Amino acid sequence: MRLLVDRVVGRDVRALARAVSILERGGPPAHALAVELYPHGGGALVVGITGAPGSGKSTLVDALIRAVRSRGARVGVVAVDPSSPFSGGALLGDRVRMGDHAGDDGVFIRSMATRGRLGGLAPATADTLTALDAAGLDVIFVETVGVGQDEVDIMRLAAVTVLVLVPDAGDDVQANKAGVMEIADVFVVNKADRPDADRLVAAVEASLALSPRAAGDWRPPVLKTEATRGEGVGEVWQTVESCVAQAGEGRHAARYRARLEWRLRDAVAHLAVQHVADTTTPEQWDAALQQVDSRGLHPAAAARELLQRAFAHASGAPA
Ligand SMILES: Nc1nc2c(ncn2[C@@H]2O[C@H](COP(=O)(O)OP(=O)(O)OP(=O)(O)O)[C@@H](O)[C@H]2O)c(=O)[nH]1
Ligand SMILES: [Mg+2]
Repeated sequence: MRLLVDRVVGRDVRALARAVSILERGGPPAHALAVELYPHGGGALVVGITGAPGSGKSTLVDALIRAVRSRGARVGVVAVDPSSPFSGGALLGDRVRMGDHAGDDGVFIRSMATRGRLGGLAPATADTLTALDAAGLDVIFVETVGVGQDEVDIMRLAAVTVLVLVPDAGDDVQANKAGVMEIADVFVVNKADRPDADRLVAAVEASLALSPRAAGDWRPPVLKTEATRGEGVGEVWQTVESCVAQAGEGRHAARYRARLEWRLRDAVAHLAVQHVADTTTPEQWDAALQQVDSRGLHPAAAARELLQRAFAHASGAPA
């Protein structure tokens, strides 16, 4: 384990791939590894890329990798539950050829198809990002399809979040659906080669003007790209960098703290549930369920009893 950690920290890409596999499988080995890796992270800039299936997230990431690599930075990509099928050696889905980056050990690409995993998708992603961070990658893109609470939680792990929208997706307020409108820092209207791109830009700007975001210290810009040709991608990267540059002005400090809080709360909740599960007999569990069913106890009151019993013995603290 220590050897693996040393190799990851020593920027050995194959060791990193192994570490991520262990983290993905979860359980005690994953936990032990994440604990060892954690002190070595903290340097990476995590950039979230979210948007509807097929909006061009991977194509955009592919172009961004080129922009970032040209400055000599090392890049990681974590694609969470991509909707496009993966095939053979294709790394970001079969629609995007990442062959360009094959053999470039300054680029590490990984997909996580782990929905429904024990312990949750967001914590698993958090630990994967920790591993990439510990391996000294300077920039990490995390690609998620913008639906559901898991994805919103994953986006909380990012210092900057880019929301990718497309014209004629049938709904100008696609963004509003999963609450990503509130957390996106940069809006990208991709497939600008299609008609109606300008109309969508105007619609997003109008909706932003009405949101509390308009009064914040970072007013999210709305940019246009044609990711397949790399058009506008340089501007996206510049905008991400200016967003990060605001760090000194307090915004990122607050967001960073919120991110840490989220991870800590999530860890507390997870450990508490696990410890109750480990220390409660099936009979005790059934009795609690029956009391809730008969309205004899409110679920929260039953939970309090279970927690009190589980933690009554100090020695029973969860590992
Ligand atoms: N016309 C046009 N097509 C694009 C553009 N960007 C991406 N595409 C195409 O859109 C399709 C989907 O692109 P992806 O990058 O795989 O989209 P994605 O958002 O990563 O998709 P999922 O990971 O499956 O959610 C591909 O066929 C791309 O070639 C663009 O700017 N213009
Ligand atoms: Mg994709």
